[in-house]
Amino acid sequence: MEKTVFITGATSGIGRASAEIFAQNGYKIILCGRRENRLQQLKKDLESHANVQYLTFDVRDKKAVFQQVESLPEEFKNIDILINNAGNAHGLGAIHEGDMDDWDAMIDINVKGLLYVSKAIIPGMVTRKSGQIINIGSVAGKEVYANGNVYCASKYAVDALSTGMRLDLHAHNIKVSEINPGAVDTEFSKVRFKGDEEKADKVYEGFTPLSAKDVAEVIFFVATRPPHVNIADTIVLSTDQASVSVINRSKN
Ligand code: NDP
Ligand code: 8X3
Repeated sequence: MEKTVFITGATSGIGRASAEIFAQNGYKIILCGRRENRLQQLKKDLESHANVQYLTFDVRDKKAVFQQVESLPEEFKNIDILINNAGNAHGLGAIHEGDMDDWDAMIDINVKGLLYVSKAIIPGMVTRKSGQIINIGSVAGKEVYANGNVYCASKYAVDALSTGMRLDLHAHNIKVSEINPGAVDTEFSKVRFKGDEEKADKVYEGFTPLSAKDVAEVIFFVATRPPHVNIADTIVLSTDQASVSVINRSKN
């Protein structure tokens, strides 16, 4: 029987590329995001390969998270793999100049949103004594960079939660994996800089960043190990990136 994968943040970037790979491999897919037109289109695009459902909700909306997960048709209810991917950075600046709405967005989406979705899905995995949670952290959850303060804090929280989940869930035969990418060329920087394309493009200037597909391939690899193997934690960097803030930009 094909496995069911639940992907948050499937309308763009890493989430979308993951949906494509899992669909090509015949998984049942649950796409999640706020932009319904994109979810509809992606469902159409993937349906020739896979059985696809989508749920439109904001991960910050606790009630909506539970209602939407509850609304899944019977054949999609037993979620085998949860990919907690939805998230973004909002703003980049010194701590004393930070915008508190941006702080709220990052903590509410990247940390609390991940928790709400997990809480809606993990109990079913515990009952079935099977499942895998793949949290998308970041190299920014392993090393802090200047002006990254609250985004980094939110990803450090994902790192701590991934370990915490693994400690609590391994006895229930649930794998918890964390994948921590470096710079990936997605809509991430466009969101961080509030639609300023020039600033966003500068982030990826002079080097070859990861693509969303590069990360999705790692996610798929992690999800397809034998039952006794869990890739608990991994950092994925572009060859031009040595650490969170050391990037060889000599390709200008
Ligand atoms: P994108 O901006 O391309 O995608 C972000 C996804 O998250 C979108 O599908 C968006 O959907 C969804 N999302 C954002 N906010 C919400 C919300 N409130 N409720 C529901 N869904 C939401 O960025 P990436 O693909 O790069 O980011 C995916 C993950 O990877 C994030 O957790 C990010 O922190 C992490 N990451 C990214 C890196 C990078 O350099 N790009 C590096 C390391 C980690 P919609 O707007 O439709 O709701
Ligand atoms: C995204 C990577 O370094 O741009 O998590 O913050 S970084």
